[in-house]
Amino acid sequence: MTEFKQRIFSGVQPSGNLTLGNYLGAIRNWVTLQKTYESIFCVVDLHAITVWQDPAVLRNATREVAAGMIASGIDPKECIIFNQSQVPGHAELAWIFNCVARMGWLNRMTQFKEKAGKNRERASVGLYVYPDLMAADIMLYQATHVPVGEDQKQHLELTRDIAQKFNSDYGTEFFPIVEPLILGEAKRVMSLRDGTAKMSKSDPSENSRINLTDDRDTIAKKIRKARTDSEAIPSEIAGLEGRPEVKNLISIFAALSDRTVAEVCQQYGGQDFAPFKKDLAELSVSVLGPITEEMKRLCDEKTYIDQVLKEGSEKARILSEPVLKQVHNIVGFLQS
Ligand code: ATP
Ligand code: LTN
Repeated sequence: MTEFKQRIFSGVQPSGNLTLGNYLGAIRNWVTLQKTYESIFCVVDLHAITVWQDPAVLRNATREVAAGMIASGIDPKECIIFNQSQVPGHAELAWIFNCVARMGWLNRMTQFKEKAGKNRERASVGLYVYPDLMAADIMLYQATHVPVGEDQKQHLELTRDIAQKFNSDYGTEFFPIVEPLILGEAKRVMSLRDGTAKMSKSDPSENSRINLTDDRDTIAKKIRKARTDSEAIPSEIAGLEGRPEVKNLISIFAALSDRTVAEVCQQYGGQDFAPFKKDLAELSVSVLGPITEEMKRLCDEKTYIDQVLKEGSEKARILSEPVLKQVHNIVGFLQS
């Protein structure tokens, strides 16, 4: 078995404002992991354009996501932070993976089904092959671990399938078989309006999510309005069964306060939602407030952000080039 250097790769799309879901499901865990792993964090702009993005808005969102990562504690001196389109190898390897992945595999992807909706004929081809690009992002650096929210689990299984098929088709052990890292008490943060839908930055309803750019009053208002039900808060985890909105708020509370869901149930069990929501709003503001402030400050420093992304892209390109060269050789592309 080939021994691979332990390396993390993960990405966020610049498809809107960063949400509490992105923070708890992904970025916050990256901050911890960067201390133990060599880490590469990417603003995946090639992924974002699988659905329409206004160019000026995309440019801004790319900087804002990078600012959000840095404001949350990702250290550009310790890790690589860059935007995907500045490293050409992502698109190149994705093409090769388009030829490795099978239609049947992609047809099973639930994110495509959800995003394409009923009008599948009108979805972009890019949206369909999106998981191949994601596999390429990771494999371009031979990353071994990928910290993501639970919604990305299926895509990572596909990444493993692609790596395995490539390795077996070409009789090599070139690509590592990645391990997903799905961590914390809020692995899948749900919409505040519908406990069965994922909180997402591209949801048309503003009240469905907490943005990292929301001010104190907006956060408090969104939490106050968050859907619950007419029963009291349960004092045990079992009582959350069949109550997705309540489970969601309790999980958010647990994650933000570094406690377990069971502990939060114990504290608030038997009470109605008003005091809990008030505490949750305060907790959210106290955790997110400093990040929001720093993010706003960084967003005004465009030159600094652009420089971080440029330097990160150069470092990423240097890591990616020998990998791509070896892939070309394995596949049988002539090179001079
Ligand atoms: P979009 O709405 O455009 O699909 P998104 O908000 O779902 O975007 P991505 O950029 O696709 O976010 O995701 C970046 C990271 O954040 C991924 O690791 C993903 O698993 C995580 N993530 C996104 N939303 C949630 C959520 N609601 N709960 C937990 N993790 C999430
Ligand atoms: N598909 C991911 C974003 C993403 C990603 C990646 C995550 C693109 N490339 C590589 C981890 C590793 C999403 O969250 N929608």
